[in-house]
Amino acid sequence: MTQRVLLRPIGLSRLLAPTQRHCRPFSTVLDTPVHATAQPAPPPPSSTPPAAFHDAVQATAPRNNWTRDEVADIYNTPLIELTYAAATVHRRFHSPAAIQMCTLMNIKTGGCSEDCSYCAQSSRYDTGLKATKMVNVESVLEAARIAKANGSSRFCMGAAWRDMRGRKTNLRNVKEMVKGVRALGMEACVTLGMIDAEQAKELKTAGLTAYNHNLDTSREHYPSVITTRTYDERLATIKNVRDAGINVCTGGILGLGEKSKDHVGLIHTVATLPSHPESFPVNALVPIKGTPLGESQAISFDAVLRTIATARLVLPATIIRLAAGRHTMREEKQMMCFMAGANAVFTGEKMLTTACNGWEEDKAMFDKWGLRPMESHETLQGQEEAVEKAEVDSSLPEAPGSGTQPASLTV
Ligand code: SAM
Ligand code: DTB
Ligand code: SF4
Repeated sequence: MTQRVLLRPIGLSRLLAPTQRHCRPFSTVLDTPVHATAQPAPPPPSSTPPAAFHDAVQATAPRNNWTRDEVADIYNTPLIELTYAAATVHRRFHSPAAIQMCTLMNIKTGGCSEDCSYCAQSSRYDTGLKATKMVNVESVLEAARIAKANGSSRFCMGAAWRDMRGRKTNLRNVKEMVKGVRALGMEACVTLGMIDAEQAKELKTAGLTAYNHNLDTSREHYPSVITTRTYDERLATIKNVRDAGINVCTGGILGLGEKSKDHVGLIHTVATLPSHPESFPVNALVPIKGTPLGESQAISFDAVLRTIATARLVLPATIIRLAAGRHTMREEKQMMCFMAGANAVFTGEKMLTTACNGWEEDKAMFDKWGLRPMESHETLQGQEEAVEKAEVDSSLPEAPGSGTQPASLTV
């Protein structure tokens, strides 16, 4: 088999005018704030891509022994190279046109005891949100039918709870919702706060496809955002979900006042779990008035793109979900995210309490750009399928324009 080398940094210096040659093709550790205003100073020169970047680009299977420095090296690669590499790996493991469409429903709004400083549903902040009781099973199934009719293959139900302790009746109802959604031929996901091993098994028995429980940010930044439950408690729930045989959906929020090293920390944590999550949501903070983060400055788009591309490179078989905050992005920005490896969205009337891109808007975007809704069997076969695709693709001779690995990058 031919040896493929993605990057030829020497070539770049040939393309530059002599006055520009002090620019180096590879950067950087940008440990500056990730908001729009701060522009980092140019990094010190270097001439070869980091080994980790090279390894990630060659991958035909996920690995979970990344060091944090390796993830940082990848994250800090110049965006033009990083996104191209991510797109290349994306095509090896996934069909680049297929985007999973998931619709959210808030099944229990507000009144939550936790102090998550971004959340509209915490009872500690005056956000103007009215707390409600849990909705009934039939209203959930009606919403799921509408979502399915509009092309969503996955239905995700969220509840404003810290955990499921002492919620036997609630759990019984959630299980009925899960069974009903599965009976419609859709994937069912829930996000109910922390769950123990027994509750995870019950949800598995009901047919639950995936459980969403976000780590939100790096271990170091986490205590500045939430104090009422720990990072390790989050990891324990993720382990309970995994051990029960349910797909894991865990990711984060960008724009919580963190630095780029916290994006690296979050990605490193999920990339070194015993097995990678099947789904990694990337939320951009939707600032909620009345919360401690309600006046936060928007995360810069390049940080969103860098996070998605890095996640694609170190979690090659995972579905990367462009989640909250997408409705603030113009179509072109969304497309850059899809090109860099994002392959799922939330779509429909609403997120949990905030706005969502609607089905019609998404259909128009999909038609314009040649995207298509991912089918359930593509997600349910999940990571194994993606790895098989990568193995087959990397053993095939390259056809010009096949898109798996750009011909100009093969030596
Ligand atoms: N109460 C459960 C929990 O926290 O585990 C489930 C619901 S919670 C709202 C689901 C996730 O939504 C959070 O972990 C967070 O990542 C995301 N989220 C909540 N509010 C957000 C906001 N204002 N902007 C962006 N993401 C947000
Ligand atoms: C995830 O990572 N993002 C979704 C889903 N998982 C449950 C929730 C986003 C919520 C955005 C804020 C709101 O609507 O309240
Ligand atoms: Fe409660 Fe979840 Fe909101 Fe935190 S994110 S306050 S646990 S609903």
